Amino acid sequence: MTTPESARVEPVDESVTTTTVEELRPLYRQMLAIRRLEEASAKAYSQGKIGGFLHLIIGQEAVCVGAIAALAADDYVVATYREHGHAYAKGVAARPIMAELYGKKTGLVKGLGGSMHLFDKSKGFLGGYGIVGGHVPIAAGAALAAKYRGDGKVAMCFFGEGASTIGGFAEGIALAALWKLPAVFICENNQYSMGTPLYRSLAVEDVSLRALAHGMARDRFDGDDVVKVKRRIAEAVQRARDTSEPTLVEVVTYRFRGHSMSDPGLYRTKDEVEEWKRRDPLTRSRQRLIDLGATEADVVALEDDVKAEIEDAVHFAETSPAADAYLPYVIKE
Ligand SMILES: Cc1ncc(C[n+]2csc(CCOP(=O)(O)OP(=O)(O)O)c2C)c(N)n1
Repeated sequence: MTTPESARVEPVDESVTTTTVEELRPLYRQMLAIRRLEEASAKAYSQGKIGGFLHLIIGQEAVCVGAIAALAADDYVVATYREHGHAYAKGVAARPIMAELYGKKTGLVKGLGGSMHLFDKSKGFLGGYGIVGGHVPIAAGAALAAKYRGDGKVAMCFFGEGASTIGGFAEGIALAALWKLPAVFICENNQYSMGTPLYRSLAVEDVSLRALAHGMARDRFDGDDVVKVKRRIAEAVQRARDTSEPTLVEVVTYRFRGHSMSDPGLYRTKDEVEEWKRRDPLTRSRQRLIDLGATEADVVALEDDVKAEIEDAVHFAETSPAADAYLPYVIKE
């Protein structure tokens, strides 16, 4: 049997996108802040100061930062349990994120949600969800609300390649295509669902091809160059805004650490991890900034500023009061 046309994996485009220091600097700053925030949370977790689950995107930062940079401030973002970076990129400050991870009263959702349930309506950040793929219809619903109201907003949904085998994913993109909803579905393909490599979970490894079944626009590219992510996702955002049509985008990326803090990642080789670390989006962006004319002193000043921001967030979380336990929580506008 020959491989059907639709099951061929397209080569990933590795070209570098033209940019300027002015455009790249804030993107690099956001990626660095997310990495430092997550490193600090990993440290606090191993000291027993953070409980529950903790899933980090270290290595994948260029995807959420580039993609969310293509949105307007009042657009919607819906994400998974690996969402600290997405919340930060959508405008949530480091302090309430860190305090939420610590389970403190000053946390983003009063310390009652924890790592997997960040949520900030005022920033259009509609969560943080722990059920794999279950949030895809929620994003379609946000896009439907935007279309119904005619407010021009776009809903952007992030999920892993493992979620693309889940019913909620199939239902969410089917309705978005049928009803022509202004949504951008972004598969952050980090190549593992917990410890399962994608070739053991997907019959067709190119997730973006699922769009074909729905007559939906699609795109697929590597996610190490934050500016490329921003440009390519901007095309999908434009399509959603101008013609109210959804797009399925697959961004190929890699997480440097385990699935969660309790995963030592023994299912992949050190060589494989090292190979991907050589493509680290942060190292790449830092070097690009210098190549584009930023001075070393400029970049170090930015890095010192990020360090101070995250140290402040940790101090804030550590010195905040614990969440109120067992109180019935009334959601107010
Ligand atoms: C419906 C459901 N099934 C199983 C799980 C357990 N689980 C949590 S994360 C995960 C892997 C998901 O992988 P992927 O969608 O590729 O996202 P990644 O974690 O790689 O970002 C699984 C199976 C869950 N949370 N929800």
